[in-house]
Amino acid sequence: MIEADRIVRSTCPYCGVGCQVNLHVREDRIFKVDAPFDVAPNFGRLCVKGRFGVDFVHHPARLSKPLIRKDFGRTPRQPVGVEGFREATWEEALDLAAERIANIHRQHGPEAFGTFASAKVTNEDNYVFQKFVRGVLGTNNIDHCARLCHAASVTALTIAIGSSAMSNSIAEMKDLEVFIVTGSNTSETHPVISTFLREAVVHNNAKLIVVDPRKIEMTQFAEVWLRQAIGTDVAIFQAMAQVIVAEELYNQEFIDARTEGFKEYAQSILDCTPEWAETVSGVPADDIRKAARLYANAKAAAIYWGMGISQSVHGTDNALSLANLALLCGHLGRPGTGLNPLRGQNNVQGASDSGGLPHVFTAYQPVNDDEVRTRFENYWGVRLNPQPGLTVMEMVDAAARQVIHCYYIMGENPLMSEPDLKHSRHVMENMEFVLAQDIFINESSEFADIILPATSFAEKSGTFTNSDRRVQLIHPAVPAVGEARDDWSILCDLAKRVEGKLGRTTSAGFDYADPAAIWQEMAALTPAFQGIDHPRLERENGVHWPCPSPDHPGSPYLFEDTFPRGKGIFTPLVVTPGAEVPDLEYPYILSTGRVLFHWHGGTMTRRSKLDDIYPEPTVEIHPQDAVAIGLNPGDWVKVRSRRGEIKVRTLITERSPAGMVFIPFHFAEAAANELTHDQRDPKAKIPDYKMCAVQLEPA
Ligand SMILES: Nc1nc2c(c(=O)[nH]1)N[C@H]1C(S)=C(S)[C@@H](COP(=O)(O)OP(=O)(O)OC[C@H]3O[C@@H](n4cnc5c(=O)[nH]c(N)nc54)[C@H](O)[C@@H]3O)O[C@H]1N2
Ligand SMILES: Nc1nc2c(c(=O)[nH]1)N[C@H]1C(S)=C(S)[C@@H](COP(=O)(O)OP(=O)(O)OC[C@H]3O[C@@H](n4cnc5c(=O)[nH]c(N)nc54)[C@H](O)[C@@H]3O)O[C@H]1N2
Ligand code: SF4
Ligand SMILES: [Mo]
Repeated sequence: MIEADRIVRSTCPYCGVGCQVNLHVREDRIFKVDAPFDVAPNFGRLCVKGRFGVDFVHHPARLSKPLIRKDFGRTPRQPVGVEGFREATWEEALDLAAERIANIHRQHGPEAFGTFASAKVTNEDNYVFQKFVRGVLGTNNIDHCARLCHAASVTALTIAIGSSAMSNSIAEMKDLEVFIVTGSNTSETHPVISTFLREAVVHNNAKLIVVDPRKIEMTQFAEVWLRQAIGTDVAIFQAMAQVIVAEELYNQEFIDARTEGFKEYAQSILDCTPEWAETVSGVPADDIRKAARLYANAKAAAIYWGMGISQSVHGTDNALSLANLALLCGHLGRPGTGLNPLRGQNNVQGASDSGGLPHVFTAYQPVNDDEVRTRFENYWGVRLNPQPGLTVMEMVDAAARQVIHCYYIMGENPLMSEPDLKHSRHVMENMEFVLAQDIFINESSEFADIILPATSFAEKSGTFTNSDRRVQLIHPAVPAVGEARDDWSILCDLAKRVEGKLGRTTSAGFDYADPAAIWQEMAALTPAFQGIDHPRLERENGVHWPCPSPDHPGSPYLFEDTFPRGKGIFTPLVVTPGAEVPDLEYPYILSTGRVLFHWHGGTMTRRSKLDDIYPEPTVEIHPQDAVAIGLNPGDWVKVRSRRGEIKVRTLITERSPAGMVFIPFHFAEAAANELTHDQRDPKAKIPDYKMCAVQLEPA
């Protein structure tokens, strides 16, 4: 038995469940991770990533010094590994970065900057990032991976009820009565949440309805599994609503008191019978009826969803079809009910909450609201831009049109995560200046002019906000690697230098003693955070926001009496076709997503023991298709779309239906996004990662 020098409480750096962990440290290395049994949200549970996946912290490839590209200033730039960079002092790197930024600012103005906040770093880091972008650069061109993630859910929920956060807490899950899981491979992507959901089924006799084209593990616990053709969700959920209206199973009292638009909506779905939906989706009409009755007749029923709903050219409509169902049955505002988009990254909720979005400051206070903006202007002592900025995908477009000249990428990897990578790469090749800030070199920082080394979650303090809006602390467990510095502190230094180079006589304020002080400033400007500070989080092991005052207990579930927009509103919807449908040349549908052992572009998990378990890129192929293509298990297969080609290993399984293949996007050597297209949902601007047409042939 190794004895720990210290055991440090922290929050898992991977997914939005936000599991609390104990980091066991010996000689400044984490040698074991376990979980406290008495603390929410996980109560002792962890998945393989939290338990065995944090060894990336000690990987030799961690960045330890600022790096400057050897052929600095030459375009078009080529991607280079570490050998393409030289080490520099902080002084030199920050000075050079500030000078380039100031030059571009003078030459092209504030809108020449495209900036990426991060769902991997703390709220405090993100707050300072957006303060730098808004208060110093003067643009609102700030966005992050939430755009590629739950943007459609956010848009839909904002329309339907006026707020986008998950409405119920993880704590309620084990007591559910009826619930729908759709477009969420919960046991692989929110594993600890999936244990509570399964507990509800096994111990509480809850009824689970799974709506997913793939035979994911959750289907084993389902009372009903609707296996729809990919991209046909609106038809299914409209048909469920049609049954509920036709059989008068709706909640009249709730509809009268708390909603508007019911009559028009009911009228709009008259023809959306289960038989009609069967022709669209392939799901037997009677199964749709069964699901509708289960959901509507429950005293309390909740809906959980993920990327299968959101990442679609009609993602907003998909999520609206779920909102319509909840409003119809009044399954909102009580324990065990609700609309719950499961948030993905450890701090994606927080990155949005702390203002890492193009149209809002902290806690969704609009930049174009004069009262709000004036409050921020007065506090920071600078004038702010009222014009909402560009989203991630719009920044790519603006860069292609040479409107954006500089990218600042903190803790993201767009050259693995954006769709149609060829296009994104082209944009990076021609950018005037790229500044990256990360714990590793990744596929994106290979294009950077300067890379600033950041400390990881295990080396700093601050807060992450998990999927149910629980703000939780992290604590430094091990020393920084080399000269790496905390993201917020790098930002403060850079901001002051840029202010200097721009000849500003006053500063927006970048002198903080520590992350706790940053939180204090954020709370002072954000009514919904005012009851939370670091000492309270320490005492209570996390608090759910909104929490307007120190004596407020925090808000584990929302919308008890009213919705933020007042009444909930029904939205009539029409079924629209998928983004790219198969044809003779590209006869298979490709869907992309995740596996349990890996994380996004793999920057972290591929530098951990988890890579030994799942070392190679794979494609899930139905046995029937494998025969047709001539593939045996383990064969390498070429997968080609109109945009690119990759080589992956064949995994023959009935998980994906015939005609559809599934590729995880974790592997740089076979990046799934070489194949995807960049068509987007017109309302939420989210790309469709779940449906493109491909051809397969033995490699
Ligand atoms: N291990 C691991 N866990 C993660 C992550 C990771 O990289 N690795 N990432 C985190 C992040 S940021 C996120 S956003 C979440 C994502 O979590 P999920 O959304 O669960 O992840 P995906 O693998 O994208 O799974 C999408 C699901 O949608 C289904 N699907 C595909 N097409 C359709 C469709 O047309 N309709 C419906 N209804 N379903 C469809 C797929 O079969 C799959 O079950 O995971 C988080 N957790
Ligand atoms: N084909 C396909 N593409 C997808 C998706 C899909 O389902 N299919 N899903 C989309 C979704 S939902 C998401 S959320 C995005 C995710 O896309 P990204 O956010 O771009 O992906 P990550 O790989 O999580 O990038 C996180 C980066 O942060 C770095 N990092 C970790 N900790 C720290 C820190 O403390 N400080 C700093 N500065 N850096 C740190 C990591 O090293 C890594 O480089 O991908 C999207 N792309
Ligand atoms: S469920 Fe999510 S937060 Fe919990 S240990 Fe696994 S990856 Fe970490
Ligand atoms: Mo995500």
